[in-house]
Amino acid sequence: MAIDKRKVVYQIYPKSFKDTTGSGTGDLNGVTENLSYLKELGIDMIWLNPFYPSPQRDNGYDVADYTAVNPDFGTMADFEAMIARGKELGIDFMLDMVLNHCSTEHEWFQKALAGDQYYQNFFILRDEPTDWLSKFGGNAWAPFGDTGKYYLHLFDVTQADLNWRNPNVREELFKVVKFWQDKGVKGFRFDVINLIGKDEVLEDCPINDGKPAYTDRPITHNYLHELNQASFGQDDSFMTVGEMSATTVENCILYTAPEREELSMAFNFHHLKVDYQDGQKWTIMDFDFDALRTLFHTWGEGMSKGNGWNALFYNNHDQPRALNRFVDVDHFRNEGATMLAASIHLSRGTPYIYMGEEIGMIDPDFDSMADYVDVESLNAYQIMLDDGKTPEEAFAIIKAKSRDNSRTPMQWDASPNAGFTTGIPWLKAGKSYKDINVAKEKEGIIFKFYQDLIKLRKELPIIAEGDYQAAFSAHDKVYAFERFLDQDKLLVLNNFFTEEVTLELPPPYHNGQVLISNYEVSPVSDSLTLKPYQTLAILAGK
Ligand code: TEU
Repeated sequence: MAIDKRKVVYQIYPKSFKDTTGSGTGDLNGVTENLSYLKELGIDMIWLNPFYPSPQRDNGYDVADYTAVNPDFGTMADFEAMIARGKELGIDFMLDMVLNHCSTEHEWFQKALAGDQYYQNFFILRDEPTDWLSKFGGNAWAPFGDTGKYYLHLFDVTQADLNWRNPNVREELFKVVKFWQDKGVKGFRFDVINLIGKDEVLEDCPINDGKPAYTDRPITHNYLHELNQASFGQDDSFMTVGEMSATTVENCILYTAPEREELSMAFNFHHLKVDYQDGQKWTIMDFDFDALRTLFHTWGEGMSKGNGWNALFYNNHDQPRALNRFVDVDHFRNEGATMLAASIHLSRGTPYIYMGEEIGMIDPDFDSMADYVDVESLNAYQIMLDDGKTPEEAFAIIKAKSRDNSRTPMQWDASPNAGFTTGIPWLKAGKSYKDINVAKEKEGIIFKFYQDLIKLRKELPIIAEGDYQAAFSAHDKVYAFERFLDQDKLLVLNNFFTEEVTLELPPPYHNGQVLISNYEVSPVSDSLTLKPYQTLAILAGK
């Protein structure tokens, strides 16, 4: 079944959104209190990162209890009040389901460790490790107590992969999904869901850290169909998104084409690796515009032709802020932020806004390693030192690449800790908060532009529903695409550089109507000049 394509999702990292108790950690009441702000922005659904009981080794992606609220974030009553307030305002919730792995503190793992065979079969235990690498560094296998066996952990050593081949595991996980569905949520984001299908026999795989051995295995599609049928698949208003690690267009069509009854849409990350030197995250490189534009076109056209559906985004809780990666943020923050926004909000797929993006938040500009807390960053720093980098070199890379870049407190106002907490924040606020904060930016250019983009998607079916086709497909500065619906045509031009660019327009747009731009524009004729980071969308004349 097809989803409502007019909707826009806003992602909240609850730990960093708003602290109402002075504990230094954000909470669910902090979300509830600020729903009216998000209503004003115009979004339809909120994706909340995990708020379940967890030792917080990986900030909640190490779940110790799937059907409860971590007391640091509030109570189940707070959760219910948040959902209820959302309903009043017309805002639904999408919860993060971390079903590939659970915390080693989860009772399933604890029982397994204590010798319970029923629960041992919940995990992936082998006599011999394979050569696969953990995504957080080191080998992906760790000794399972003193049994002589090893358990698989594709992420941190405290995040044990679950054995989806075991039907009892699937049944337990489907119950978790149903539990939250019954509480009134209307969406799920499934963490690294394309990694759940492991083969019966696991083998060494020297390519790409072992990824091909466990990524997008065909059985994953069966599991997702089963999950769909056991839970949300019966509810027309549901919206689900799978986080797909190192995936392909072909698989994402299968994951998301409505007739397959798997998921509504998929996140992929290829476009966020265009500033990775030789594909390696812990490096520093200017982004490769050709690669970015080509990836957008490949995915846009591929998913459009295959009837798949993309989740569109530049920012999330795992990524440094896009403004620091893709634009000259020191000179063109407003222009860059609005251009990036239009380049996905006018494209084909469901746009996601990560908290703070709508006010143009930037990386925190921390001065020392002591400011970072993320497990991935701390591991990577150590590995870089072990590999012979100097502390200065390693720090420069962490500063550019750390996931903490996006996890700093939401910048509400110019008061201490950016108005996020009256206590000591679990992660320091970014240095920019006195200049960049909601109080100031709500009347500013970026917030207003996001409001306009969200409105346009609701008003114009061509934006929500239209097909996607590359335009000016080899241009070295402009990322451009067309959208088509029935007789209508829309052209979207995005200058990704500080230099002006002149373009000859295709005839249908010569007397077109400018829908939106981040600069004042005169009526369109047969050619036009794009200013630095200018975005411009033109509806063809009829
Ligand atoms: O992230 C999945 C993932 O593949 C990460 O490796 C991510 O791309 C990487 O951290 C970027 O450097 C998901 C969650 O979004 C992340 O927060 C969790 O840590 C991870 O799964 C494990 O649950």
